[in-house]
Amino acid sequence: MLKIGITCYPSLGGSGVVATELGKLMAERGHEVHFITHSLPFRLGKFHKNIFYHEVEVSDYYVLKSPPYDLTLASKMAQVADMHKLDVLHVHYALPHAVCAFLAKQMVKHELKVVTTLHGTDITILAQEESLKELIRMGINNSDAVTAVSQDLIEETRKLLDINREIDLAYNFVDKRVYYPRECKQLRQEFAQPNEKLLMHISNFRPVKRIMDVVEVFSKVSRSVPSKLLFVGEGPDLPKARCKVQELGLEDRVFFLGKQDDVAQMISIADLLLLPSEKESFGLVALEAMACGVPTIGSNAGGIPELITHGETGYLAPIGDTSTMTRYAIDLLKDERKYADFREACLQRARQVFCNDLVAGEYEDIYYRVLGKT
Ligand code: GMT
Repeated sequence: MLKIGITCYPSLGGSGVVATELGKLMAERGHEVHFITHSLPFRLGKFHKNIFYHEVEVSDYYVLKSPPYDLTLASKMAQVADMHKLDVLHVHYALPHAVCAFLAKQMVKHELKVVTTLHGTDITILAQEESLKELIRMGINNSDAVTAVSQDLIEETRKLLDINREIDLAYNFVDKRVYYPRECKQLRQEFAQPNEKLLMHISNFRPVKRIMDVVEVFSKVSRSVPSKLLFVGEGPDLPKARCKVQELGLEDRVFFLGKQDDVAQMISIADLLLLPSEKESFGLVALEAMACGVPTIGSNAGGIPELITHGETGYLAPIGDTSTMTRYAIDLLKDERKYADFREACLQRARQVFCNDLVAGEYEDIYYRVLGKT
């Protein structure tokens, strides 16, 4: 049995979801898991006897220009590691977490191993900033193991940071007990008539998600396939998308649902997921859709092609090529037999490649490896 500390951004994004779900799986596997975060991870759910939560409380003393979150986190990591004799501290998202873990490691009284998981924008955006680059490189180089969520991200990390050390590939995963095709006839009826198809986009609506492309693809698809579009989530580009929907006169066919708790249920009512991102190191939502039997039409950016098999579990097109995306969407929605094959391929691939047990086992092996217990 291991004692594992986990730090992540607990309240947003796929990295927080993956970190929390991984912690829950480790607890189920008999390990003791300590979350060290600024607030309760939103996917933590019900009480589990092997899971503990330690809140990072930041001083707001007036002399300090901004609350020193990073330093307080490092100090809390060291405190929890000492008090509970943690074996491993697994941090998700390089900045500031890998750097805080490095500091914590200097403070603890026993040997603490650090595993850092890179999720995407910590490298593709933040490591491009000169003011942060060296810090991120230092955090990565001083971790006992580093993992990345796609081969593409491994390559980007090597290229951008000129890093030669070993980086393990550990794909994101979904819990098959949560993500499976749900029976949601009633919910579907709220949005679509029996003859209509449902397209969906779920994200944080940041520019990188290219949600205008989502509207454009839908606008063209809806000209030849009776359909509706559901937007789930919220973020900076939401107002722009609303305006475009109005401009195109699609208000009665596009629904903005805001943030939703039960993603598995929501995705299960969709026929297609649209993910035309500019950059996506993995694209967790497309995996969640795949596990619910919903194919994705997306861009061939970043790690998306490692997740979606073009022509089997979805279709990929160049970034911004909404005409090709539209053609693929119409092709799939109009061909019942092909759609059924794609659906089955989605379910198989999610279970075989991105299953919770498999990926949790891979992370466990990494923990034992850094502890010299293999
Ligand atoms: O920066 C973001 O978009 C959020 C970030 C996160 O913390 O969730 O997303 C990244 O990590 C996810 C989980 O590993 C991946 O599924 C996303 O592809 C990745 N985002 C980008 O690469 C843009």
